[in-house]
Formats: sequence, structure tokens, C-alpha cells
Amino acid sequence: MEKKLLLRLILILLVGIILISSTSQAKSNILNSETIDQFQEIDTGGFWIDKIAWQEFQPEVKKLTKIEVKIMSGGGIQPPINLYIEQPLGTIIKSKQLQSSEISTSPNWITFDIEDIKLNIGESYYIKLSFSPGGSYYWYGSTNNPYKNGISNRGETWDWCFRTIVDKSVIKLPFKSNINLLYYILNVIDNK
Ligand SMILES: [Ca+2]
Repeated sequence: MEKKLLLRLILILLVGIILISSTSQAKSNILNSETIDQFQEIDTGGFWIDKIAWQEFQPEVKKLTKIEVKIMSGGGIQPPINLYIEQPLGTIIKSKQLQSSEISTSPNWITFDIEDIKLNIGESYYIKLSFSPGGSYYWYGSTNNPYKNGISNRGETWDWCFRTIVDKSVIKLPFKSNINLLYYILNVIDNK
């Protein structure tokens, strides 16, 4: 009887160690799971933004963490630039402001690190850029409708350069199987 109890304690300890080690492994996987979901990277030119510009997109992954847009600044003293995620157009879900000093005066992919949000897969959302009067920011994009799941403020044939960065982590904690294994072993011991 005492032997059985000791065996149970040892097994619980062992499974505990397995659980802790697998959890820390899963955590490190989660950290590296950011990836691009929706994107339009073709650049055939661009336009100076006339106060506001927007691009529609439809997510295929729920958790949105960042937006990247290919833009440049007109240089000099400028108001900050705001990026909004809207649904529908005009209703802000999230926003992120960058100072003009953070935007270079040559074409670059700029990351707007928004607070993470959960989107509904397949629904239309809008990436909007805007700034106060006096700003001059240029957004690159392409003609011929390269992004099929959305339009832009320039119509159906123009899509701005953008990327949606998402967190695709699937929590693969083997808790369940380990706990089932523990129950199984304990049952075997009990029934001996
Ligand atoms: Ca399009």
C-alpha cells in the first residue's frame, strides 16, 4: 500500500515535469508565430495622400497584431500620421499614430504596431491613413486590381501597398494527453 502511494507520487512528479517543460516549449513557439495574412506588395507608383486614403481587406486569420504600409514622408516639419482599422468605414476599431520622424523620405515599409485585435474572418475591414492639414505623405500601390478581396478609396482598379501581420499561434499544449496518461497509469496501479 505504501509502495503504491510512493509510486503514485513519483508518477505525479514526473508528469508535472513533462507538463512544465512542454508548456515552456509551447510558449517559445507562440512568440515566433507572427506572419503575414493579407497583402498587396506590388508597387507601380503611388499618390500623395489627399487628407485620407484607405484600403479594404478581408482577414483569413483572426488575431491582427500589426499593419505595414509602403509610404514615404514629404520631409520637413510635418504632422504625425495616423493609421486606423475601421469597420465599417468611419468607425474606428483601433488606431496607431507615428511621428513624421519615424517615416523616411524614401519609399519604405513602415510598421504600425497596433494593440492586438480579434477580427472576423472573411468580413471587410479598412486600413485608413490620415493626418492633419499641412502633412504630405505618399502611399505606394498598384493599378490593375492586384488585391482581389478589397477596393481602395481610388476605386476598384487601385490597391495600396499593405500587409496585415497576424498571430497564427495555435496552442499545442499537450496537457490533455499528459493528463490522460497520468489517469491511465494511476488506474493501472490502483487495479493491480
Ligand atoms: Ca482590389
